[in-house]
Amino acid sequence: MATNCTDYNHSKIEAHWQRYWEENKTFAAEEGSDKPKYYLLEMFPYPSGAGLHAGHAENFAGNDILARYKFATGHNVLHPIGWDAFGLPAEQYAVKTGTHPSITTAQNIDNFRGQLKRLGLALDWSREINTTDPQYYRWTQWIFLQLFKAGLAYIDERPVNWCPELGTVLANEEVIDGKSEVGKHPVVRRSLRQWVLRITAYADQLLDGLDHVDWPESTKTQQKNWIGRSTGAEVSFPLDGFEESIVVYTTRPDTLFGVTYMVIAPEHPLVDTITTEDHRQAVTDYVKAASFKSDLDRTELAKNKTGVFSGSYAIHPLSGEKLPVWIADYVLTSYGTGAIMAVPGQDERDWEFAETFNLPIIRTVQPPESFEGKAFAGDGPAINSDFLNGLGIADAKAKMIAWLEDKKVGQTKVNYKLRDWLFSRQRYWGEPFPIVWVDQTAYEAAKASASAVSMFIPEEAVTYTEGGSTFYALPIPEGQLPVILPVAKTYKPAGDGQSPLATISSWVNIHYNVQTGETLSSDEPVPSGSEWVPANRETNTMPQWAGSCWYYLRYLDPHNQRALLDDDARDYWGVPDFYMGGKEHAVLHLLYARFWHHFLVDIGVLEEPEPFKKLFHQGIVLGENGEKMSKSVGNTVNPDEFIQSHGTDSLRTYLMFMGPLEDMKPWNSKGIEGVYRFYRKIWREFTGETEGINSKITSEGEESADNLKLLHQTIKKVTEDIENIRFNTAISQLMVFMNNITKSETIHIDTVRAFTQLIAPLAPHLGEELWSRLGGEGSVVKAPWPTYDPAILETNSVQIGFLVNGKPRSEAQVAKDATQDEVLALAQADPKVIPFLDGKTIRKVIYVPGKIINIVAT
Ligand code: ANZ
Repeated sequence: MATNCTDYNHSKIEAHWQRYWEENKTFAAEEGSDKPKYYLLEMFPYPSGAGLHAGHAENFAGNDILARYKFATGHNVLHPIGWDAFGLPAEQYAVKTGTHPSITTAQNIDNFRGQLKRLGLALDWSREINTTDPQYYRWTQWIFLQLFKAGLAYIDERPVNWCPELGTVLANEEVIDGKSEVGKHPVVRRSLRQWVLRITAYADQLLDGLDHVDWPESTKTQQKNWIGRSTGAEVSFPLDGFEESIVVYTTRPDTLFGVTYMVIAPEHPLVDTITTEDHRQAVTDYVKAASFKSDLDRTELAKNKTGVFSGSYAIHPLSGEKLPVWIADYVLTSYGTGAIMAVPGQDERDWEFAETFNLPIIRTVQPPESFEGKAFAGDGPAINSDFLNGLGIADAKAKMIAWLEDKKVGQTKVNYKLRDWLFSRQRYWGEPFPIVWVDQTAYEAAKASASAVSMFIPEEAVTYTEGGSTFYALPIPEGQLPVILPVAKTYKPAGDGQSPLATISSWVNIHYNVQTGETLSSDEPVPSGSEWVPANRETNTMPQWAGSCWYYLRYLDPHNQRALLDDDARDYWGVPDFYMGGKEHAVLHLLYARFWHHFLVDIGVLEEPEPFKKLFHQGIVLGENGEKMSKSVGNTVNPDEFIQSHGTDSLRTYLMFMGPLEDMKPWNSKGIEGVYRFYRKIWREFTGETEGINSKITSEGEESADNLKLLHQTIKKVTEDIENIRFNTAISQLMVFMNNITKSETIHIDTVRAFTQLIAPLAPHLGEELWSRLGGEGSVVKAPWPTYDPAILETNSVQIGFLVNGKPRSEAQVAKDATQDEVLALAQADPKVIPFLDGKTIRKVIYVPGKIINIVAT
């Protein structure tokens, strides 16, 4: 059924086809299909109060082209949607207004859903998920339990941002220049009991897995650097006059003969021991000053090196010389052993320090003659190094390590920059932990008198000691999940730094059955029986990353009540074939999700080794003036406005036409006009007065040779461009097609049908409307994608070189009789040409048909 209108009434057409898709469930993934599957995913949004912005629209529109193309090429497509809905803004709003975050979250989701539907996306809405839904977070808690049972979750005292004035712990983004964002009160570091996940146990696996994924190289490199595996040696330096030794980690054991002093971090346990009385005051002051600095301030941002002498000396293991031991904050306590052997000749940081404090410098690698710098980090023959002299770095390292191992003063050591993952938040709006705390004495007493006792104590029980009592962390059994987030009277954190959950005593103070893991809230009567012990629920909640770590799995089987997912769903859908999302998630979301995925493979839940085989980052859409879009600058673009004025087909196409999808590009409200005119032209040329088609479209006879060429060129170009995510050049080609085809008096209906199929992924509503008017059956995306005949192409296209200022930059197949303007349009849209025209004005164009086009631009 087609709408009836004579002008391009985008609102009417778009509303009509959106209803059609919804009623016909056009984009629902098929169950039990024997088609090849294609699973497409974009990073699911946080449903903020501000609603969908142009960046979201770009992300969704890009993937939507692929989804529709995959439908048309015979795939069973899974293109789902959900909400990453726990998080700080809803909680902050709750603190201010007392509105339960679930209410604002639901409102925001409704708003987002409406906006996404108005974009007309080919999404399977029947699989919608929400990380704050107990039926979803039940499985987040389940995964946590598996991690806990595997010994990968532990308790540690970790520093948090504590604001005494507000009586609350703050997230990093709530602290600005050491003050609270709200009220500008001072913020200090304070240690709290927290859950930590042992991601470091997966460091090697996570590193090696990167060799098997198709990701942008820069993202792989970022993850590799974040994990930061280095191979070096641990070396022991005895202290002069003490029993203890200083153990250092070095990646350059070959430079050992160049060590002229030692440094330990201000937090190093030996600081007190080795500081001599005459240096004590200076050391105490220095250690205190360092405690206020962040690691970043101490390393990357530190312009000048600072430090104090401890008064003590270490003994060089080879020369026996005395090396002064310094305390300096450029050495971090959290890396390696928190102590270094300083080699100013080869290490820049040490060189600066040695210069500042007048310490000796010895080169142990011969720099090339041309070298003019200070410390020389490059390769070269060893000098001043006894039995290493003449060797290159690699050989010298190996020989030194062998010597150290032989003398038992050192050994090979692998180190990582990656730290374990702090997994606790002192917040309300997050997943509760499925954990209770039970006093050890009470537990042991219950165990002694009850017959069969808890299978829940892991081999190495997680314990916590406070006020002289020790507590066991015990799990809520899987069958009793989810542990539901209780309703709170206030969302303000408890004054002592605990989460707001700590204030709900009926929820916190419970009884726990050590045999079955059952719990009773404090207002329920406790049955007699020694297996019931008093317990406290864990009151921290999980970080927002938890829900987004595994959401791509839940889409495979979103309504499953028995398991995270069934084997059938897992085996058919596997993991996403294509994942699109912003670069900013390179090391957090993408690393955490890979960690959980690897773990789920290890415990037999999953089989595919990596979660995201192919990753693509869309570029940011900037504001009109080239600045980042932000509410405070007032340059955000609300897609709804343009959907109304120009239609979602024009909006989506414009977002893709702005430039290569991966590039950053500024929004231009006028740009959408051009696309809109293009769609109106299609409408005028192909539709008739009422429901029909233009009278110049015929089903008689055959298409002209010229038109056929043009069509086949267009099929080839659009197909290849979609496959390679070059949507902007696909659009240019479709424009070239329109400019030419409209010169014909008559056009064969098959040509228009094929064109309609090509335009449908980009302008899905217009595509459906034309398709239906041309007599097509069902949705255009379910019609088999047109293919081209190379024989037709050969005779009709020529290779044209694209030159800028006389230099060849790219080339393309172009119709033999293409006009200068058409070829110029193709060249200007070519990603390899764009950078050379950027910011320049075209002065002259030289076109030699069949050979080259040269753009003169300055
Ligand atoms: C001697 C040396 C000579 C070093 C040389 C480097 C170059 P990467 O490569 O980043 O892993 N280091 C070790 N522990 C440290 C700590 N806690 N804080 C600050 N620096 C620390 O870094 C390893 C190198 O960083 C180690 O190798 C050590 O300096 C320093 F020509 O030892 B090296």
